[in-house]
Amino acid sequence: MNKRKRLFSLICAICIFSCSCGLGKTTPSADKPIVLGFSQLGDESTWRSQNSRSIISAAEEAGIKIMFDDAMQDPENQIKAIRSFIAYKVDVIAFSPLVETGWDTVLGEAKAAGIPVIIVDRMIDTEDDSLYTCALCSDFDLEGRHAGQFLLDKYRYTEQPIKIVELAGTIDSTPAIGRYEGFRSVISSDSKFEVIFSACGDFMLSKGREIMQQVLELYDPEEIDVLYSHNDDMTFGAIEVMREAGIEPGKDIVIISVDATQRIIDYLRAGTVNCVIECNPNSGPQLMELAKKIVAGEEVEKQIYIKELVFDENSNFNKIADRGY
Ligand code: GYE
Repeated sequence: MNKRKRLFSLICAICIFSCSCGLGKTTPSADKPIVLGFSQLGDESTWRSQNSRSIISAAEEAGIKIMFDDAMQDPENQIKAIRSFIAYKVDVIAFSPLVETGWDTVLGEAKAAGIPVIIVDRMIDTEDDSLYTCALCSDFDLEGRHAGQFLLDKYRYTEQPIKIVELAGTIDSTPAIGRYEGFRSVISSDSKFEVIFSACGDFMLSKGREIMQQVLELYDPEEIDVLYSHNDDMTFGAIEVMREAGIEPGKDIVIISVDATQRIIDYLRAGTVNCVIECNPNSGPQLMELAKKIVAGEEVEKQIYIKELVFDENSNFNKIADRGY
């Protein structure tokens, strides 16, 4: 979305909001539904598009008015959106922070205005826990550990070194940090595992392509045993490059990917990738439940993790439900 389109969508959201709700803060009721301001970090991946769809449709089903803003991968846009939600006195603010740091000031403003904040998907790094009411996230460190455990099991009887290339997510984002650290915390138990290359591909297919091209300029394919990619879109880009170079993905290079979109599950069934760590984007219904409880003054847990699975080449493929995205 370009700037004009973005401005337009924000203005539309504000118009819908002001027409339906009025600008004075009132207690939500059957005639005055809850108003939720949601700042999405962008639309960089298949996962993210599904996450936005889940949140928008769950709001509609729950009868919650949503002011939805797409920050196009810029934390400054998220801060602006949160400030506009405060100015319009929404009942609750939710946002998926692009990176972990830099939120204290704007969240302090929301707190001063008495507006509760729910953090969704990624976490923030703050010393002041009172700046948000609760966080609904994935356990990214666990996802990284699952990836590491797959390698430990797969190469249990191998003695030679296992050389790993890593496509990492956005720097300073919770999923990139957790997937990086969790993975290393497991593979470090066996010195035959070595990450020979790691670079940030921002969770984007185009950057997955670019980085894989660089990797193949630096290394012979025989020198790479494993590709560990922090999300499916980067994996798709890397697979394209491997195929163009005559490398058979999943055979010549073992691939681990995170997210579990339908296309990657199809690749798993076909033997093109070897392990898929699920990251669940369908948090919309749970978010709406939380918003309702918080507005009603009910207590909620501070940190809620979304339940996630692991699928690998040894899984019973018949039991993997259609992903729907
Ligand atoms: O894995 C990736 C997306 O924050 C969990 O962000 C999310 C990650 C997801 O771009 O595809």
